[in-house]
Amino acid sequence: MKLLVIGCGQCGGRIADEFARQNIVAHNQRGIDIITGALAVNTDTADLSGLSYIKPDYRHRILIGGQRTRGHGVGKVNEIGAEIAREDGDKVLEGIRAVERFTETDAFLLIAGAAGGTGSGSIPVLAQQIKERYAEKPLYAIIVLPFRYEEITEERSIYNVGTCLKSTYLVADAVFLIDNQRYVREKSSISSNFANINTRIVTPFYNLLCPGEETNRKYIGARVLDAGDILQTLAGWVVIGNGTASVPRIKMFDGKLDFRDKASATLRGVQAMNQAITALSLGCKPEDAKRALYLLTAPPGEMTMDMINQISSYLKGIAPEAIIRSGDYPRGKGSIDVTVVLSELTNSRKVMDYFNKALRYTHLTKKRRGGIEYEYKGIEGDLSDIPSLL
Ligand SMILES: Nc1nc2c(ncn2[C@@H]2O[C@H](COP(=O)(O)OP(=O)(O)OP(=O)(O)O)[C@@H](O)[C@H]2O)c(=O)[nH]1
Ligand SMILES: [Mg+2]
Repeated sequence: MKLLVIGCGQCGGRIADEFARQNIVAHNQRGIDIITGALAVNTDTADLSGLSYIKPDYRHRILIGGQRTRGHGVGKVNEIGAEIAREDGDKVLEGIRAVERFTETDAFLLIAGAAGGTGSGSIPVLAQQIKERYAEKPLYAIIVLPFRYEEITEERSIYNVGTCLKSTYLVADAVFLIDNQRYVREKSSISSNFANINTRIVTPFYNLLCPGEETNRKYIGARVLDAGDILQTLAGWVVIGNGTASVPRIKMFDGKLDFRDKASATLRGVQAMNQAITALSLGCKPEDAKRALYLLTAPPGEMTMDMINQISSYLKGIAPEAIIRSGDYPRGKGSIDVTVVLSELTNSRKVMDYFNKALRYTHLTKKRRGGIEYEYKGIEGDLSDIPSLL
């Protein structure tokens, strides 16, 4: 499956850049492509200049609102980001039209950090414009949620997250939720944290996209995970994660595995699945998923029916309501990898928390601005009170 990736704002642009980097790896090491193109859209010239892998021409690095912001961003006001996207969205559509291999695109993937201004505001608007123009192609979004410290120190960021989540959910076919806080390494610098987080965000996508593009017969699995499986799985709120178990070098007895080693080899699949669930991009309850998908990537000799059965029952056990799709990819040497997607999640506590906090912010600012009595209705207040960016 091939995506056309469009990063909005600095966070989105950097993650799109990481997609472009990992595509080079797929191309050089596996002879396949997992994206048809990567574009970055921003109101900030410096952010666009900081990218490394997205082509540097104006069709790939698209400056919007240049006259209005003089290339300096929108300072976290996502309504301005939305307004500029409405005015300058044509530039993005032109960029898409110029993608050479556009016809091979299976779906769009738009990416933004929800707490900022440009990405947060422009992602729902651009999604809407792209959907209107290319109604036949699915459109997915990755929304990156802020670190805990940002939520505490910047009241406005919660409001941005609430409005961005609501508006994007209304137009996208599915929204991947990624919680920055889950990936933090407390002792690393911010920039190395970002580089590391972005790699970890993109890696499970890389894993999922490769098998369907594989052309070498040696690496074609018994059940290939192709675009159809992925498209059928993605709906509503989605989380993604991956886990790895290393394969130790085992002594053979007469060319056969010792029975204890055989048993632990089978368990390694569940171990990797367990790790993938622990490493999901947002804390959630797997039992809330209506659809799920997993991919097992392992050296051909390691992949057994037993292992697949165990992984499937494990996932069914924790996500009993979900329709589960799966695939295997016989590739690699020293490790067993499981990539998992939980989709159509209902009751995401984290999302509801953001909506409630955004509502509270909306009511408070109305009260502050108008000086009128405005009774806050409590956390169950109507979601229609959260402004839409569309
Ligand atoms: N994972 C990840 N998060 C990032 C990255 N860069 C910024 N963020 C997060 O994104 C949010 C801020 O959004 P930005 O993308 O910087 O803002 P912007 O869209 O450029 O908007 P303005 O700068 O306000 O015009 C914060 O929550 C950051 O923690 C990144 O490279 N990776
Ligand atoms: Mg910026």
